Amino acid sequence: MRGRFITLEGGEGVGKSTQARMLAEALQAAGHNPLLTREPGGTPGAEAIRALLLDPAQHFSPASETLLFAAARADHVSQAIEPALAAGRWVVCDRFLDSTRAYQGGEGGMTDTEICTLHAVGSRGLLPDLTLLLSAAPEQVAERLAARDGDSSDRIGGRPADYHRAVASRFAALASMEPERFRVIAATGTPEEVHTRIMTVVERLA
Ligand code: T5A
Repeated sequence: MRGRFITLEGGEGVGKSTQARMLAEALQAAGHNPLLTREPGGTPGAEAIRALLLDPAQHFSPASETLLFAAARADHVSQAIEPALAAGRWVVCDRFLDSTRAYQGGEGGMTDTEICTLHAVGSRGLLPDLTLLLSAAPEQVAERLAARDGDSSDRIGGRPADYHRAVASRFAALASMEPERFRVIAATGTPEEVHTRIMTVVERLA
């Protein structure tokens, strides 16, 4: 039986990696032998593209940035995600297509149709069974990121606050356009409290 594909999405520092790890541990304990992976990245080729994409010294046009994310994803889907799902493993992925729709769409310079067309070509249009959109107040996330990163940020994370506000509204719009696939999770409280909210939703998939 094919495995289930779960993605975690949301803005910078909202707790996706923390929650992806906790979810994978819970799925491991439940016997689903999960693959925990991330984007951009997840395979050697896609990790090499990640290094380019996040390097503050690089300057990409909106189209080349979007093509690089799509190329990294195509490699990740064909070499890691699809084989795991076909083998019956559950896949937990920290960011996926919806990040490209939110970050490179709209003010990012590309239309949603262009991004989804590239996804159809590169990754055969693979969509998650469930997308968890983590949501928290910007001030709270800013405190977490300041505590973790100080003043350092990558090429995309370092973009202005208006850009990140637009990203947050595009994520919210995607969630309301596809209510069957998305669940919005309040990312406030302790990591354990957020994890409990996530497990309530994920248990319905089993
Ligand atoms: N990008 C990515 C695109 O533009 N297009 C795309 O298609 C894709 C796939 C890299 C960048 O690439 C862009 C988006 C990004 O700018 P990334 O590496 O996933 O993507 O970058 P971030 O989202 O910035 O990842 P972070 O690791 O910074 O954020 P997370 O994963 O949301 O947060 P996490 O779990 O690391 O937590 C951040 C801090 O908060 C603490 C953690 O311990 C950590 O220190 N924390 C909490 N503290 C208090 N309470 C809680 N509940 C907490 N949960 C976590």
